[in-house]
Amino acid sequence: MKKRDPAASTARSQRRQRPRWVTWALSIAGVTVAAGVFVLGSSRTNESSVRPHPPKLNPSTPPEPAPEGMAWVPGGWFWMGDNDLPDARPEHLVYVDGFWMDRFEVTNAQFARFAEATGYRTIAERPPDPREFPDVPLEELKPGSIVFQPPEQAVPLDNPLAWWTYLPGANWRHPEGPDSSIEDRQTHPAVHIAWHDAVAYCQWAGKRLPTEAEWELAARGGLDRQRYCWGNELRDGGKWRSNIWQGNFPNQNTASDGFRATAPVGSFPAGGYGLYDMSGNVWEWCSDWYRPEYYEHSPPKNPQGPDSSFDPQEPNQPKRVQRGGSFMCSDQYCTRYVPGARGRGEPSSAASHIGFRGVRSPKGGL
Ligand SMILES: [Ca+2]
Repeated sequence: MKKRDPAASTARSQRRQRPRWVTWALSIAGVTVAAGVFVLGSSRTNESSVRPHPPKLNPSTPPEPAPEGMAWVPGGWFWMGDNDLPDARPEHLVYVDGFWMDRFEVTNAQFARFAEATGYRTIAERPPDPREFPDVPLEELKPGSIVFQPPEQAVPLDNPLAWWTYLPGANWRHPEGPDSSIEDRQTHPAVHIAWHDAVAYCQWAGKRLPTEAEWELAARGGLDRQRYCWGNELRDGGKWRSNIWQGNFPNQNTASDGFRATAPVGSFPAGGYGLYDMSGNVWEWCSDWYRPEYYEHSPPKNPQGPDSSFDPQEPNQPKRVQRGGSFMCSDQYCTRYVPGARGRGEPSSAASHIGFRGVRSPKGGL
């Protein structure tokens, strides 16, 4: 009989006490279910090739000099969504105005400048509010975040608590807990970033989070309904094109793409608009609320997301959209590193694979 993973037991124990972390863990379970559906679907490319109404992207000339660190995404009409994923159906034509987007995910060095200038402390760095957890003794309410801890043996993929645990002291400065550091990870993406933290950074930087439609148009890089951000082949020319997972998830990480966890931003080739890591590395927050049926009735021009959120798996918890997948995604588990796939998370929750990047509308707009 297999021995129980102590980390999983700890997580289960904390799950009973702390609703915010229950919420987060169940979100991951939702990813598991949807990933299976994606793997089963295989006819999308053929369907796409006969569909009318090609996309019509805007001219690519930017209207002004590029802000530092940002690339121009010209906007236009594009096919948004992924018919292989239940919450990304149907593929539909969407128009998005052009905008500037950070070429890279926000790095530890950049987030450090923000924290130093403003004194901002992320949610993972703050003690949990006793009013939110009235049944938990005060001495147990320690700040922290959720960290990936791979089990030693293969585990069923329907129980994410086997590889996630809540670690007091884990935050963007200490991604694997208090004994870890970002000293040698200055150009890695900042992680353990909750949606509210990302919004605070963007406001300081004169930016905003992308809408989900902006994010997807940018990730597709001018390509039309291709499976990956770079085309229809996972390994373009035999080389990995993004930082995802190789090996049997979650216990075997062969890292044949060169990275076991986060990679320095820009370690893989850019997409069509000069944007890096739109697939894999870390999940990226978007501004939209999440609803699984939103694409059935979303407005065709500059959709901003629904007015409220709904996650059938956790109907009482609000959720914001996340995009792009992370270093934990693979074709075996969580194939959501593809450009049409959607993720979601509770806006006060973070983890060791969640980051963000900012955008800005042209001519001084936000
Ligand atoms: Ca990797």
